Amino acid sequence: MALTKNRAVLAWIDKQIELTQPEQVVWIDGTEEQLEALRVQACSTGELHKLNQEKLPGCYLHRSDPHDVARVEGRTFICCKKKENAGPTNNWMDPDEMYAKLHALYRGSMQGKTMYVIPYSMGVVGSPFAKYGFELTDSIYVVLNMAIMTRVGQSVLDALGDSDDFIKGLHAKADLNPEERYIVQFPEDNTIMSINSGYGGNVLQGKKCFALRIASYLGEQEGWMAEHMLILGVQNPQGEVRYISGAFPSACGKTNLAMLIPPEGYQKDGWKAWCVGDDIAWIRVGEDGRLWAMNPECGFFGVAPGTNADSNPNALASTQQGTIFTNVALNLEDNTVWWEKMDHNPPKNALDWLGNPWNADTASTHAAHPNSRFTAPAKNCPCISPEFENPHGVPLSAIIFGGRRARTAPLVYQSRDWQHGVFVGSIMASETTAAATGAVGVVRRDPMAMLPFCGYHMGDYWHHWLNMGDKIEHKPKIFNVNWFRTDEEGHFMWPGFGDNLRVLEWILKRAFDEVDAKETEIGYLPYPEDINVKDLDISDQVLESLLSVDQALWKQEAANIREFYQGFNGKVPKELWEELTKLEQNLEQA
Ligand code: SAT
Ligand code: MN
Repeated sequence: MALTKNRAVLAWIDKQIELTQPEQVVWIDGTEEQLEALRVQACSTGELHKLNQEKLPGCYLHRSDPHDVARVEGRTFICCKKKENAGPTNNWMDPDEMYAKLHALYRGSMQGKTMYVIPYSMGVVGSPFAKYGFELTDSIYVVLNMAIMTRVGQSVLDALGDSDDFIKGLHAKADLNPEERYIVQFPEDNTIMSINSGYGGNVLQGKKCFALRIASYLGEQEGWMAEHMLILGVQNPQGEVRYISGAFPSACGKTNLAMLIPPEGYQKDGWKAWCVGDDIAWIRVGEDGRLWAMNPECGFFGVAPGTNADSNPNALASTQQGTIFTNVALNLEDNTVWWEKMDHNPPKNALDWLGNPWNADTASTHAAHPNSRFTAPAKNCPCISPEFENPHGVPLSAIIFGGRRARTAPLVYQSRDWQHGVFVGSIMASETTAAATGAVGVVRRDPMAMLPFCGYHMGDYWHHWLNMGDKIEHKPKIFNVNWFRTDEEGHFMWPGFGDNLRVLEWILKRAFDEVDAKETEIGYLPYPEDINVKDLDISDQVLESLLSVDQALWKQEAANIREFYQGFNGKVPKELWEELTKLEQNLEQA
């Protein structure tokens, strides 16, 4: 039975039913009874495996198809009418052509199956930030994951009322054929269609498809921002909480930073860190002229391998109940889960992510897939911010961009102003594994960490960032950090993890004009004595080196940026070219 009388919703769903021809349609009302019945059903078919309920209450394991284990950027499309609006960094196809292609694939694909109608909200239901959508899917796994990652059910329908302002999402597993896998966004139609996948960001449409690709486009139209950013609150000993959002390319410890644990000395002094979000931030200008950020999700879809009691105890704690694990190993000794680096006690009697017998003593393969995941409720997180459910979000004092650079980027620097900060975000980059050898690796640019997630032309996106600056009376300061600088031998020079709070402390002092800084060619750098290294085993020399600018490397960097900008079909804003020229001139004059 339909749970709404909304005509636009019902008419659209009727069309999708006609297309996919499911045997029955089930509306997800968000009740625990219904979700529990679906878990039972999924266990009976092997789609889920129920884990040890004493050790991991409410936790389940899922194994995806072995050829369906990650997002597929090559098969992800932005389908807007004009190709130039998708830009050079997105795959594009004409919407009519893509609809025709997809309709052929979806036709009859749910025969003999159930279509689940998931009404969901990105953001607290009823908040001025929230946006509503539907995902129609033939996968119970998707329903149960969406119920962790987003707010689902009747409350969403009530909040939507008669409005036709909703995102239309259709997902079918079809036959999981990787050759016919499509993840398609139609930003001009508020529509998302994904087919032939059952995993992660391909099918949990609220996350990258809606909250980043569609939302970034809506943000440009409506004057706000959808960013691939964590949101973190830092509480100082005076009890004041200041908020930071941050964008990082993958493999830079973004989740760890989002759930940072202050060093012991800081804890003793009364510092605390609060996680508001680990992946996505929707950001608006508030009536007070500040930027306000909220996390549209309510769960974490985190990478399991490497998560442990040292690297991220808060993430680990988040997975101890109500969590769905995907493609990790099953420890048969006690019916729990295991993944690489979870502890120093790998199981001898286990099934690997493929379901094959696995024994730590003899294994030559990974137990868990490197991209295996946990889907965990955010409310499980021990450091979840008291403001997590605040419908207005939190006010930002600083925005940080990061990357993994062996030599080029110093530990931290501050941009001169908003325009320069946008430049700093646009040149974000990481180097391929060369960090391990101390050499300078191949530079991969990932502006604002949005390369695979921007729903329109990246050049227009940078314009939008610049335009937003004009609307914010009290602009957050913009910084760049690099936790991964290495010495001649390739060793990391900065301890990272909780000690990154030492850098955040400086950043937040700068944001409130509480500390001086040194002006350099690339922006403001800390005076070494302004970074608190109490209890740290770090020499003055190393600290100085972490806070230095290598002229020669930066000249190379500037040349590389020039080349990078040239790939954007003349759409790089003139303000960013100006910033590049300024950087080149500063380096010449130095
Ligand atoms: O699969 S997700 O897109 O949700 C996570 C990721 O790949 O970044
Ligand atoms: Mn992400």
